[in-house]
Amino acid sequence: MSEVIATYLVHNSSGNLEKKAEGIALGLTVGSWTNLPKLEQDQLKKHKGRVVSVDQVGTDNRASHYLGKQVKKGIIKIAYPSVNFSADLPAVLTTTFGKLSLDGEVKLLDLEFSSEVKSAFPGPKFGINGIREKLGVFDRPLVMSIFKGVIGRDIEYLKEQLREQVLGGVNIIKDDEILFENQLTPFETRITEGRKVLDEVYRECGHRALYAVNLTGRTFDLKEKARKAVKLGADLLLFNVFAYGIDVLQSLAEDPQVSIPIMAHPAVSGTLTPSEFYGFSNKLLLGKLLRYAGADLVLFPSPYGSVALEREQTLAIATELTKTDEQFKPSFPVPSAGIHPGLVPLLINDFGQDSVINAGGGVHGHPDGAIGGGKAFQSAVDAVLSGKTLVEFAKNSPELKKAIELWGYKEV
Ligand code: 1AE
Repeated sequence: MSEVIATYLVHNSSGNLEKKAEGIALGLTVGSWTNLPKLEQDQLKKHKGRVVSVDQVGTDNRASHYLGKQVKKGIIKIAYPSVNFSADLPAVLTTTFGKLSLDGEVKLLDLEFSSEVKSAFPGPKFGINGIREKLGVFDRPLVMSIFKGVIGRDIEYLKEQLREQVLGGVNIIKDDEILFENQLTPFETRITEGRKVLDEVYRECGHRALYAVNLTGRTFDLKEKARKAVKLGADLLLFNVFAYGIDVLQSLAEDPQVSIPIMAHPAVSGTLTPSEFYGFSNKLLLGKLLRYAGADLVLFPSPYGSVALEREQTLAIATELTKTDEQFKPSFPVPSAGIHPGLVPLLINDFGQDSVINAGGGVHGHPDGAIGGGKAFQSAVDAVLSGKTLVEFAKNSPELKKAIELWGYKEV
């Protein structure tokens, strides 16, 4: 049967989890049930939500204290027949977590899509291998850096910063997510001038890097703008998906004319995920749903930097992005925020070679500038891949030595 199964963490004060589960299953589908005449029950049966399982997790004193009442935790699974909704994320989310998200004591942990519903999603166009092929880099984690301090600066400043980052040997450079349409560095100029810088450096030293331009503006203008970006020679699109909605990402990813990879930024997702009581799990929102909707790369806070997520949560996001799936290519996990070269052993240990190490301040804040920062990151990757400690490797890498002196390091 075609359906979507939702897994919820509930904090229940009534003590009867089965009743709570049945209430959700009915409330989000056919409404009241037992009072209906038999004929109507038969007619509505195929639309009725089905309680798949109810598992008591136990009493949580901390949660009870926080919520101001004695609560029991439970994991509830409910199946929603797909005959109730169209096969799009807005309909799926409204069915499974629409009004229920307002409850404040229910968290949506997961959604399992039957193959029929899943086939309505595009998945990444390029995925990990497609991006590796663009770069010709197959056997190591990629390194990405971020433009920093570019608001109020002109295109010459951006070009110089781009050039330095590429010369440092990073594989991808992304716009800062807070750089929008502006007169000094308009979207189209960033693409065309950025292209020239990348080609120039490639001619000079044979290093190929990709530039992710921030796709911004009003929702209904995005498709045309993305198509224009492709025509102008853009490599990659950065997209603040949670400021718009995941379905907008899906529409971009589905467009054959948007024939370049899309990088999803987690900005604004912090309004939806951090509570242990309500909202979405990070694994679902930043992992499964972004992959299904077509993100080729997904940024998320690493466990180690400035806006850290719990390690278990970041590993679960990465697993959702990369696990074997017959239908979808894997998306690149990009653990981010506050990353410096001294964290590279931890990042590779956690996320493996098929990940992107991403840093802004950790590149630009290097004593030798962005060139030194990029080199320090690549040396840190070399150190890990060759089985050496950072300290050992730094004897032959002045850039790495300066980085670990400045920021410290953690070996695994
Ligand atoms: C989680 C997103 C990280 C990001 O976009 C960003 O700009 C990070 O900057 P740094 O590395 O913390 O300076």
